[in-house]
Amino acid sequence: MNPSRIASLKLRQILDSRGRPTVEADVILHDGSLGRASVPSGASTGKYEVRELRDGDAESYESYGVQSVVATALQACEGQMQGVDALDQTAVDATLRWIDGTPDLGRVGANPILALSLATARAAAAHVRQPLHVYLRSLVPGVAPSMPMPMTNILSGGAHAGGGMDFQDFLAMPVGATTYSQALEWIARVRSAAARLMAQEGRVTLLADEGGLSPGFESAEQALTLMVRAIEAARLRPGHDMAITIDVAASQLYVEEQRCYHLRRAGRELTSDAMMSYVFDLCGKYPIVSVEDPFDQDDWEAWQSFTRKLGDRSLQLVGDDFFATNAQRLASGIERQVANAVLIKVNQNGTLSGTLDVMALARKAGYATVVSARSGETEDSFIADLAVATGAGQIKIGSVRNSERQSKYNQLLRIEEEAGLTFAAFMHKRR
Ligand code: 2PG
Ligand code: MG
Repeated sequence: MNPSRIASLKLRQILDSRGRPTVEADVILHDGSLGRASVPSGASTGKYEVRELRDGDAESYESYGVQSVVATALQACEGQMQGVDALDQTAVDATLRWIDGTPDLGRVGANPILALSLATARAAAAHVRQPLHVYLRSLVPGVAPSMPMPMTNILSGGAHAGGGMDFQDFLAMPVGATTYSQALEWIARVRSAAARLMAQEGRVTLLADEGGLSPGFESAEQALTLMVRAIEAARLRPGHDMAITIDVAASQLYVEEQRCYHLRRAGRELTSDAMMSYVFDLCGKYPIVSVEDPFDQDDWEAWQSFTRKLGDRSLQLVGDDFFATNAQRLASGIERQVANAVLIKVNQNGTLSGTLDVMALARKAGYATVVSARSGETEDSFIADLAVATGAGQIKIGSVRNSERQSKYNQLLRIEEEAGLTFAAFMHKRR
């Protein structure tokens, strides 16, 4: 038997950072190489993502269990996957897609399928005795690897913090840093300064889902002011050393019947046009260099007008729920010249090859790529290696708190030490 072919699979239920069940896969090759991977889970999930399956048994983990999902998936996949060459990731993922047979992977479940896809890549890396990021490079020939620029959650709202603020994420991006380790140190300083400032104001400093702070401000202006103060308190220059990025996660704010965005904390209801002006003005007033999902996933007109309105202005406009790491949606966006960056979440797509295809499409069109974690994570650091190998340029992991986040930040430190790769400069940096 060819030693790089799949001999057996295991799927199990483990817990994620929210204490909810998720799927972990083991893939074992004929030479005994083992690959293990587990999958994340979102809270502000978009409607164009592939389908995560749950058991729905109220008696087990409040219906979030995946015990029967993994049992059924193992039965469906094992026989078909045995004998597939782990070194041929395209064939591995095509087989997984074929077994499921639906576009959204809703029959077997996107969660076990992604776990198997990623675990197989790890098994292949073990087989060729290469670190994962080195092996992954062989799947994207001609692409220059690099250390990604982190954008790091400092303040959380939306679905990650009990709706405490209207906008979901206020993040820090160390655009002036020259190495990844310097970037990380600056971020940690800003994160600590933000907590200190909040404590001084008598605000609670408990952690939101991604390890960020949740001050529960009524307005985005208050949150952005605190961000600027925290950057200054960390002895960094806002905009020069440390810029701000935001994730509005606007699909969560959109009320379809009324065709408007409800900013409940601020007590405002905004039409698409009003939302556009509001976000545009915020970007003028604060050192914001990147905006994610400022409009609903179906509000194409607003996305298109906003992109036009930006003109030459150097602002990164990222589609998360909007593109859903989906090749068709990204292709439509490129064709209609909407946005200029795409968030890359492996579990929105469902397989490693499918994710790499979306990244290739973005690269070709000159769209920036931001590899991203989910709000529910595990200790698996796969996306750190993925961001490096694909030269993604940027990574979004959550805050610099909690081990499910640090496993990725720390893996990047190891790769930096080992590989001596260049640190990706941020392209949309203001001049
Ligand atoms: C997002 C992600 C990560 P979730 O909206 O970008 O912050 O959130 O995983 O809940 O979709
Ligand atoms: Mg988002």
